[in-house]
Amino acid sequence: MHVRSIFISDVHLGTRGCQAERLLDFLKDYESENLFLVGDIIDFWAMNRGIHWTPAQNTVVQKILRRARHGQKVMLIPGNHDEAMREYDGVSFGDILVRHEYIHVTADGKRYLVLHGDEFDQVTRYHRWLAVIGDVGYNLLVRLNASLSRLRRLLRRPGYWSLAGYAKARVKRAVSFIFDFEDSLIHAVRERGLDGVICGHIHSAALRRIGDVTYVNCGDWVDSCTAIVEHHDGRLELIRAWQPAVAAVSTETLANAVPPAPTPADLPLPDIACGAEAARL
Ligand SMILES: [Mn+2]
Repeated sequence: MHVRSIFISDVHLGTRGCQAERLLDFLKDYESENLFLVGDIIDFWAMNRGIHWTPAQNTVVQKILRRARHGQKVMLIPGNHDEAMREYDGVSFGDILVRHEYIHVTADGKRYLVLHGDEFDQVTRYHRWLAVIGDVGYNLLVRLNASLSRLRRLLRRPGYWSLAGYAKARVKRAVSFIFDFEDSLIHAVRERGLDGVICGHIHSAALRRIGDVTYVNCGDWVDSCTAIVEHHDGRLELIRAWQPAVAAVSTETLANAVPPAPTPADLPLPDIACGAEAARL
């Protein structure tokens, strides 16, 4: 299928979670005039701790470079996990232009602010140390919790620690985290007199109208495998590339797989951004 523009974010190349094969399938299906890489494409944070780089991830990079070489407009808008690139605002690398943010005009004349969005996330903006600790410490915390409850059983401690209660509290926090993020972006876009925003960062794909502005989030290629496309008439569409092609899926990808979200997604699914976990985005 040929579209005017493709927007993808939060690919997290260099990590185990990156679903590079699915992204390759998606790129095979969609050709475009413009390709916007809306941040956290290469995960330099995670690569400081250990690199997980697969042949498929290599192919992703090659396919993107190839598109740029063949005359497609490819723009990289750095996120917080590839923030080193932010120093190169306005610089072209080969055929890829780096911009901190960009105003994209759709075919029907609507003006969208394109940016990663982490500067609107209160956790990563004001508590960078917390974000970094959260990133490293979250897995540790989960493991610690498991050991603690094993220890409790071993010591025959009365009472129990409620996983359900813990999870519920976290989901509630996650919902308000997502709403706060969306609210501040919508506010900023309205102040600037634009028609909408296209962002990433919170790993929660969305495409909806809120009053007079349109809020669009590309989602991610770690869990949800989502992208935004602009058709030739300017219409935006949210693509969920997750397909349960069981025969072609290895056991490892099945274990990592997350079922597709219900389609009339009025509410973002708080499946990723939870408390300390939100700090990892
Ligand atoms: Mn991010």
